[in-house]
Order: sequence, then structure tokens, then C-alpha cells
Amino acid sequence: MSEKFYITTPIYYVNAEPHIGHAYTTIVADVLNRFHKLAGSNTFFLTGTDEHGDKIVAAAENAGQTPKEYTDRISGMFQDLWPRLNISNNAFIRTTDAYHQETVQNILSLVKEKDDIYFSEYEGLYCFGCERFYTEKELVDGKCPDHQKEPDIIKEANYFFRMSRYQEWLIEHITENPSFIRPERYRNEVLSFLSEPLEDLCISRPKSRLKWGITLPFDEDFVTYVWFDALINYVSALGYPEGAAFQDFWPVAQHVIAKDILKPHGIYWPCMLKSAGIEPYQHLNVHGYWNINAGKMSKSVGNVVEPLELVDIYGLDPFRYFLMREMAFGLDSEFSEDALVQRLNADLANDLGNLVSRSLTMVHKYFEGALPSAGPSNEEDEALKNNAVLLIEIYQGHMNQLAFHKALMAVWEVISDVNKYIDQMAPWVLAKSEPERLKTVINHIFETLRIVAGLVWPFIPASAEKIQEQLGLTHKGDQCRLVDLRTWGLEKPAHPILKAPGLFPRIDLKRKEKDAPPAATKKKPRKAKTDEKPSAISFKDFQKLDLRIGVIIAAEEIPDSKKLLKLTVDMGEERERTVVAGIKEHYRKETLPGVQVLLVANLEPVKLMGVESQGMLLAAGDKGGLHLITPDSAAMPGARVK
Ligand code: ME8
Repeated sequence: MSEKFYITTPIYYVNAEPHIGHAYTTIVADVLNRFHKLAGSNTFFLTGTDEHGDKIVAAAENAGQTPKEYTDRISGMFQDLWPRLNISNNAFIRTTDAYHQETVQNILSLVKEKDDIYFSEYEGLYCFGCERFYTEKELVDGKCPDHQKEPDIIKEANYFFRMSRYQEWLIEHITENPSFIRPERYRNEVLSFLSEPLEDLCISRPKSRLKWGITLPFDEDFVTYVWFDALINYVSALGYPEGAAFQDFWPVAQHVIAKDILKPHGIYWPCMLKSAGIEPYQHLNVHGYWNINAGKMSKSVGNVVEPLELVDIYGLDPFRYFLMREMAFGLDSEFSEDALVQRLNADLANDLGNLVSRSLTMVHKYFEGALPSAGPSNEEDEALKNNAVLLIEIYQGHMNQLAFHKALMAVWEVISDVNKYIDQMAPWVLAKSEPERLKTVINHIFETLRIVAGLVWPFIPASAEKIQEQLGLTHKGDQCRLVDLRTWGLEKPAHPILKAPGLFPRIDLKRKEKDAPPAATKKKPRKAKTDEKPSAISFKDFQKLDLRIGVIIAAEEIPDSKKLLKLTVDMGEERERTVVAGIKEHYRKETLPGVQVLLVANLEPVKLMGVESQGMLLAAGDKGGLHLITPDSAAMPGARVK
């Protein structure tokens, strides 16, 4: 029987449209869900929307809609967003769903029967933004710390949940289960809160003040407090109490939230569960905030980052990769588009993208797409293999600790190992001198890529599946298992290895600066029209050009040059050439050997920074930076362009 895994996100309020914070939490849950599939578990992943309460009524009024119309619309936006972020949730719950409302009423009845609910008059400080009462002590300068507003004094009779009864039990449970709330800082925060007497929780609102909620099963004049309603989604979605999914998945429940809702999840929810006779969840995983310019994202400040806008510009997998690589789970992070572009160019386009492309090009060039078997291996081959196999264990350790950024760093170390291995082994030299050895080298590159593709799948699923397809693997995506990745040489390609079109287009860092000012203020004086296009040349002139395919076999820095790299290019029959190319700002030199290029071969040699250049590489420049022109499939070095 396979292990089970159950992961949830908060159910998001429908009073605002989805932003990058919601996207992050949901992507974290998705990564965990996919990772546990990779590990062979039977998983269940839940997300949804929180639709009752004052805030929603106010937002609906603002939008000129009824609460029902309004919640349908915004909940729909969340439901539309998740597939576009490749979120693999099994269910989407709305607190307005009938089955959820019924479960809330059942649990309220159970808790009431236990004498854990009582009726009482109460006067307190109420923040409508937070939809809860505050104690004087919790206020900062007399204001709600979240909404910076003085709370209203409200006096009303309400129902209360005897949370105080469970304080001692909760302290004991947290102390005995160190990973119940993690990372540790949030566990300590909850314990520190519990070191003061716990007050009972007001769990109703009179209908005279709020109608949009779930009616209490024991008093028609009241609706349920939105948190008592919302938290129950985690069990109602599984069909509590009888549902098979509840029996299977509740014992392994894990929640992902940000620190803003630590108290309801770390205190109210375990006490509610205990009172209702339900086992506590297994882990509460708490992350920090994404900040913008060192401040919290907020609609009023106007700095809300919309996920789909970023996905449209940079692509989904770069967006997912950036969020997971940049934030240390548990700590706050600063969001910056420039940092995203840098990660995309360096980690994805340069390191991973180029590795895949140069590796597959070699299988084509030397073996026509058929993966060769490995012969005897030497020390370097063994070192690469050991690092790649060991990576699986290291990765698993980090993932189990929610250290996603460390898991990715470990994968990228191995990516860098393969890039170095290729440079050291120089397959383009082996192709001429040691064809048997070449087979072993190519085979080791393939095996390492198989492991890398499997491990990056939870983070960048679409790209990983593309790589797996190109490698000809049978077990792609959610069919791939960690246990299979561990067995070196397990999978033979089911079809010839495919050519690799660029996986991650590079983005020009200067794009934003160029695009930013309005065109009117940026325009240079227009020149005469005839200067804008190169003038036409005759076919005869064109024929004078000698354009040829070359393969870069080495790339070196040129001292003191910011832009130039010195390349050694294999030209086939002809001798190797040295070419000085202005591509240093766009390509890392380690990733260039093996790349096929197009060369103007009959230019007069020129000296650049003291190095004679015997030709010129062709490249296209656009908003995305510089792109070397390369044939769509491996061509013979020296081949003429016709
Ligand atoms: O609190 N950085 O819903 P909500 C990171 N309905 N994550 C962020 C973020 C940021 N700047 N801003 C929001 C609610 N989030 C309740 C939950 S659960 C039973 C009820 C994410 O729409 C993060 O996950 O205000 C945070 O906990 C959640 O959105 C709050 O979502």
C-alpha cells in the first residue's frame, strides 16, 4: 500500500483578486503535492475560497452586486487561475457549498453537545477588517496592527467556544510534537502566545448585523463566525465524518499558510478539532511574506503584483522557479522583477536550457539520436554518477524540511557538474579520437539529465516533461518515481532522442529601462527614411558571402574586455578558427562548447583587444537579448549555407 499525503492551502477570501502571495502559497502546495507523487505517495491536494462574513458583504456592495453574484465571480477567478499556473489540485472547495455548510453545522452541534459552547453578553473592541475582537494588549497605539484603524466598541450577546479548556492540552501537544508547527520560529510564537491565559472564542454574529453566513444549528438568529466556518473546510472537503477520503487522508493532513493566519490555524483549529473529537492535523507549514519595496503588498498602496501578468511576460515555469528558488520558506522575501529576470537568464536559460540543448545536439550529431550504451567508466564518469545519485537523497532531505531553495541549489550544483564534465571530456575531440569513450560520456550525460528532469518536475512541470519527452523517457511527469531515478541505466529511450528547441528564451535585463519612459519622451529625432533600412544588395553580392556552420569547442575570456569572448570553432575539414564575439554579456562561457553556430567565413581577419578574429558569428538581437543563430538540427561542421 502506498503512503498517503494530504496538503491544503488557505481558502482565500474573495474580497480581492488573486495576487502573487496567493500564487506562492498555492505553488508551494503544488510542489509538495508533486514531490510526494514522485516519492510514490497517493496524494490529495485541496484549495478553495472563503466566502462568508462582513468583508465579503462590503466588497459585494462596493461592486454593486449581491454577495452570491460577487462570490461566484471572484471565486471563478481563482478557479480559472490555478490551471494556468499548472496547479494540480484534486478539489476546490467554496464555503458556500451546501455540503460544507452542513458539515459546519454538524461540528457545531457536536461541540455544543460537549458543552463547549455557551451564550454570553460581551463588550469588546472589534475590527471589522479582521472580523474579530481585539484585546487592548494586541492593539498598537490603540489601533488594529493590520488595518491601522481604531476598533469599534461592540456590545452584543453571542455564542462562545470554550477554547480555554484546551490550552493545556495544546501546549502539551505542541511540546511533544516538535514538527507540529514549523519552521520553529512560528512554533515558538504560538507557544509564547499560549503562555498567557487563552480567552474563549466568540463564534457567532447576530443576524441583525450580518446575514451572509452559516446559520447556527441551535439558534436561527445567529450566523457562524467566519473563522469557525472556514477552518472546517479542511475536513468537509474530505467528506467528514464518513467519507473514505477523510479516513484515508485526514491522519496525514498538512496545511500551508503564511504567518498572517498563524493564530487561527495554530490555536483555534487544533482546539476545535480536539473538542469535536477529531485528531489534530500532522503539520502546519508557515511561510513568510512577499514584500514589495520593503513594504507589504496592498491594494491601497497600489503595489499588488498580479501573477498572470508576470506569467505572460516571462513564462509560467520561470515564474514558478523564481518564487521557489528565491524565498527561504519561513522568512520574508523581497519581490523584484529584475531578480526574476536574472534567475531566468542565469539558472534556466544558461545553465539548464543550454545543458539540455548541447547534450541533445551531441546525441544527434554523433549517434543520430540513438542513445549509445556505456562502455567501461573512468574516475570522472564515476564521480558524475555518484554526485547525481547522491543528489536524489540530498534533494529529498531538503524537500522534507520544506527547504525548497536548498533542494534547487543542490540540483543546480549537479547541472553545473555536468556542464563541467562536458567541457573536460570534450566530446567533440573524442568524436575524432576515441569513439568508444564518446559513447560512455554521452550515456553518462543522458543518465544525469534523466535524474535532473525528474527532480525539477515538481517545480517546473511543463519544462521537465518537455525534457523527458526529448530524452525519449517512458516515465514522464507524474509517472516518474524517485526510486526509478535511483537506478542508473534503468530506462532506455522509447524513441530516438529529440532535438531540443530552446527551453527558456533569455530576457534582456535592459528591456524595462528601454520600454519604461513613454515613447514620446524617448524618441530620437527621426533620420531620413532611406537610412532606416539597409539598402538592397544584388544576388551576386549576396553570393559573395561565405556562410558556414561551426561548432564552438572552447570559449575563453579576453582580459579587460566586458563584451568579448575568444572562441575556438571547429570548421570540419578546414583548420579550427579563432573568432572574437561580442556575446559575453549574454552567454556564460562554460555553456558554449558544443553549440553549433553560423559563421561569416570570408571576412578579412581583424584584431580585437589584441586577438585576431577569423570570422564573425551571426546572432539576432531583440528585446529578449542576443540569440546565436544555430541550425535546427546538427549539421556537419564546415557545411556551407546555401
Ligand atoms: O486569510 N506573501 O484569506 P486571504 C505571501 N480566508 N503570501 C501571502 C501574501 C504575501 N504578501 N499575501 C497573502 C484568509 N498571502 C482566510 C484564510 S483558511 C481556513 C482562511 C497568502 O485571502 C498566504 O497564504 O487573506 C496567506 O496566509 C493567505 O494568502 C491569506 O489569504
